[in-house]
Amino acid sequence: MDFELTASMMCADYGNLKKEVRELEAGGIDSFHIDIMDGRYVPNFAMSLNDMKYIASATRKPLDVHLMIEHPNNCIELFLDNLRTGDTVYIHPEAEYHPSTTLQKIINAGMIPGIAVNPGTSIETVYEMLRIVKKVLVMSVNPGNAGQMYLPYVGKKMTRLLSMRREMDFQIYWDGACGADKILEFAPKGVRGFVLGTTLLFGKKQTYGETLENIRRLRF
Ligand code: S6P
Ligand code: MG
Repeated sequence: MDFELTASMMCADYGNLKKEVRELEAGGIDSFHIDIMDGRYVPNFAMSLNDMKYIASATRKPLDVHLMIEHPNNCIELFLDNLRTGDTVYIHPEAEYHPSTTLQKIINAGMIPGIAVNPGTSIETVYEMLRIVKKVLVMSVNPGNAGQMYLPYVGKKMTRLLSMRREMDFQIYWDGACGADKILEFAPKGVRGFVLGTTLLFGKKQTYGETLENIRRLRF
C-alpha cells in the first residue's frame, strides 16, 4: 500500500539534530514535518525559522511546514525564501484574514499549498479553500503539543473529506497521535500520509529504521 510517512521534528532530540535527520533519512522517512509556532495562535513555541532553515540545509527530502502562527501572510516570505520547490506549506485558515491570498503566495513561490484543519473546525468553513489547496492536514489533536490523546470525533471528518476528493483535487494527511492502528484503518481508505511523533516514532527502544520498516510491513 502506498502512503507517506513524515517525521514530526518537534519530537526529535535537539542535542543531536544532525544525527536525527541522518537516521530518519537512512530509515526511509519520506519527509520532515516542521511545526512552527508563535506562542499566540497556539500556546507553545516548538520550532521556528532557524530550525526549519537548518533542517532544509541538512536534507534533500521534502519539508512539510506546518505554520501554527497568527496572520502568516505578514511574514510568510521568511519561510518561502528558505524552502525548495516542492516543499509543502500548511496554514491554519482561522489564523488569517484572507487565507486565499496567503495560499496564492505559497503557490506563486513554487511550494505545495495546504491547509491544516483543527479538530473543532468543520469542513464547511474551509470548503472553498479545498478548491485551492493540494493537501489537507487533518488535526486529530488540538494544535500546539505532541503527545496528546487522539480525539475520536475527528474520524468522521476524515471520512467525509475522503468522499469529497471525487469533486476536488487534494490529498489528506493525518497529524496527531498517529499510531499503527490509525494507519491500518485510514491508509486503505485513502489517507495519503501520516505525521509520526511520540506515539509511534520518537523515544522508542527500536531504531527509526526498524519502526519505519514495521509500519511498511503492516498487513492491510
Ligand atoms: C501538534 C503538531 C503535531 C505534533 C505531532 C506529534 O501541534 O502539529 O505535528 O508534533 O502530532 O505526534 P504525537 O504522536 O506525539 O501526537
Ligand atoms: Mg504538525
